Amino acid sequence: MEDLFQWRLTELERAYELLMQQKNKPLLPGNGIFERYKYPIITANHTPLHWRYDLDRKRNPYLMERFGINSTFNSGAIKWMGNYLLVVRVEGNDRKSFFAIAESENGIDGFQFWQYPINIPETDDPDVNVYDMRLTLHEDGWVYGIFCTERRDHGSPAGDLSSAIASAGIVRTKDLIHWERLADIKSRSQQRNVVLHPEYVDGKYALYTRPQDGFIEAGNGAGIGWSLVDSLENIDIHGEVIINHRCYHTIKELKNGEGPTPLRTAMGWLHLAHGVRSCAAGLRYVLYLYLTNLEKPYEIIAEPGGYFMAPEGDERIGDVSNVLFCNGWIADADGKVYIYYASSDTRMHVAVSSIDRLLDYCLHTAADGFRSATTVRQVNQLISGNLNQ
Ligand code: M1P
Repeated sequence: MEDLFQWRLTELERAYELLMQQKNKPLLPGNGIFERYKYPIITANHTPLHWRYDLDRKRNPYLMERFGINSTFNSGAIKWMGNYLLVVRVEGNDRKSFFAIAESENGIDGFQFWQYPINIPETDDPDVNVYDMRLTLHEDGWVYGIFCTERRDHGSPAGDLSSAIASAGIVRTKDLIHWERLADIKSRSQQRNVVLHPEYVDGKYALYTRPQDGFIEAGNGAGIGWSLVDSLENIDIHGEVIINHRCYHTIKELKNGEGPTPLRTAMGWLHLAHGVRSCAAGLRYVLYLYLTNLEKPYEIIAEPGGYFMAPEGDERIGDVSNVLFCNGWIADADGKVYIYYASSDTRMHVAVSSIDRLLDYCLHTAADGFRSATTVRQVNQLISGNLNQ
């Protein structure tokens, strides 16, 4: 080949343009609760070529990849100046995650990364890995991002190079460009999946937490917690109350965690969370919904039994297979809801629903009856209702 560099550049640009112009389409008829969309909205291949390749012919005559990107997943979401923005967890081939913003005009395709990833300031105790940011536009006027910061567990036995400590880091911004780092959240247990409630409750900031005994195992951590704090500077969580328990022989037997910032609706706060169970194939992560009281967001009004979304088809396979995870959704003023979920710790997808449909689902789907016989009663009621019409 006469000009390898030029040939590779043309091919890479062509493939990238094709991907960026791919139009998404809903998979119909779906289940009536939401519509999945056919194509993943953000993959590693959506990251700009200038992040991955040195495009200078002299420095990179073979035009080879200089910075590998492994995956793009678990994204926080916010509507910003009329566009749909995701703070994507981008993971390099080196297993380190960082955050980068991808923006779309319609929320279902055409997601373009901003020129540079987000620069998250470090604290005096540098993070080894940061991931899974939840964005909350709080009524105090700031946009907050709470994320997991992971560091090595120096108390682990010699030779153990895997044990880590997860805690919650917090940043705030007014423009999504400049991010101010606040002190990491102090807690008596490991913490991932910490989410800031968007409104004051009893004049305080309210946090959804997820206390865990270990990095992976919930141990005595009983579920999604709730804690009020006076200020978001120097947060010290204590006196957490568990508001959504994990439970034997359900989709959240092993652990659960709050997903995106809850949505205010006329009937209560809509919550999306993930539930995890253990099986012969490993851990299985699915998504579920619950609804809480508007004045008392810690009181559950309704929680349908079982999962709302579980991995399907290609979603089942990836770096950590059999996982759906969601930490971002956007509700438009007309009630349309964009659910941004990741599959198998690898790629981002969108499913679309509406506030009305999600409330209908919450309020008219039977709660978990905890026994096979109750499940049979529920399906029999449906069947006889249909047959006796
Ligand atoms: O690998 C699945 C998920 O595992 C963790 O979630 P949780 O803390 O609920 O177990 C996180 O590492 C998450 O990023 C990941 O998707």
